[in-house]
Amino acid sequence: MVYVCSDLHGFPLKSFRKLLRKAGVTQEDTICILGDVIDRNGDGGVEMLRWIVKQKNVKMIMGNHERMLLDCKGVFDRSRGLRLQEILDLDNYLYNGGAATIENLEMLKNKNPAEFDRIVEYLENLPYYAEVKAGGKSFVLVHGGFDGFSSHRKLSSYDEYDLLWSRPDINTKYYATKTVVLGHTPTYFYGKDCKGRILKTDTWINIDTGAAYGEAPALLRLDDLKEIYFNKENYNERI
Ligand SMILES: [Mn+2]
Repeated sequence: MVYVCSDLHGFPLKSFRKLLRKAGVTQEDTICILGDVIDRNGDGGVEMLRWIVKQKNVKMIMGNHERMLLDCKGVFDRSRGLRLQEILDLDNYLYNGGAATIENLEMLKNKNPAEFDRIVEYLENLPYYAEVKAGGKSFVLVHGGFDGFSSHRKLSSYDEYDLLWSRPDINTKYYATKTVVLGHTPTYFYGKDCKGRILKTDTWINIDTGAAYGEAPALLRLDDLKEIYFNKENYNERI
């Protein structure tokens, strides 16, 4: 079976694995994480990244936060100064909650440079979208959405910004024959009733339950669209 989740934003690995156990996820299943594993909380998602790169059944898609980190990765290179554009990118990244991620990656680089290099290489090779089939249905997975959408456009014709920073309106319609699954915009953006919950529309499903801002991530099983939430009674264990 195929499970998706998104926007972990520094959610603790231990708690995330608890959610996987609750869902009954096994090594035979695939887990797709739709970007924004890093930044904003805890260790900035570095422990989670270290785990993800070692899991054969976990796939990740590029989020705008991973893109921001990669755009200023020169900060880890002590052999040269930063170019002006890198300084501006770093400023923007720190504004978006990147400090803990930089600090923890820096520590990892000092302790285990090979593992650091492997993580950066993994992130650099992340796809910007993926198409999957589950339960006899087709899905397109993407971090933000599709700015400038037309059902006739090839997926490869969208640029980074269209895919990573898009925020679909509640009335946005995508494909008739496949469902888009996305994150990036916490669902409470669409109304208080959606807070902490997965939001399903006719043509897209938003699975960003708002872990960036104190909620917990959730899993969606694509085969039957079952939603699995982090137990509220375990909520205090997330810190
Ligand atoms: Mn995002």
